[in-house]
Amino acid sequence: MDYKIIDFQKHGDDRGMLVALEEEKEIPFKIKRVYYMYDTLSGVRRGYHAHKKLKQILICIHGYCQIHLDNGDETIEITLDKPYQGLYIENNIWREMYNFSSDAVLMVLASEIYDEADYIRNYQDFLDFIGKKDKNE
Ligand code: T46
Repeated sequence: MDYKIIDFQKHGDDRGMLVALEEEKEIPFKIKRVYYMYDTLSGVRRGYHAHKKLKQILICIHGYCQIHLDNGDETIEITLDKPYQGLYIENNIWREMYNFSSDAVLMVLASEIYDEADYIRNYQDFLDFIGKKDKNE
């Protein structure tokens, strides 16, 4: 599965903590876009798509949430609950985000600007796009 948990360097001193992220250093691509989710309602599950080209790093900078990843062969559940930890997700991976704490802020650094044409929002289309058969067939 093409994902990676990255522990960013923490610059701490007696005033508290600071994390610095630079493109093509801590972040393995040029950052073209930043967006974030907050006030996610209890029980909400969102995402339900893959990207043809986009690579991203998800950082839960406050609270916690969980991420479901699926590459057509295997699935994995990841908990994001540390502001110094990033989840790098390659393209062609189905993702769903769920179990958001009420105070969760999920920030995403993206390699591309927003382009609806890059989304695959139907699971069967995703499997077709990556040339895989449905696991349940
Ligand atoms: C992803 C996961 C982790 C924009 O106008 N610009 C943007 O850059 C984004 C990301 C969204 N939007 C609009 C499009 C929709 O009307 O914001 C609304 C919510 O977006 P969406 O339903 O795509 O949100 P999620 O949570 O399903 O997915 C988002 C990202 O879209 C996606 O790339 O990987 O977070």
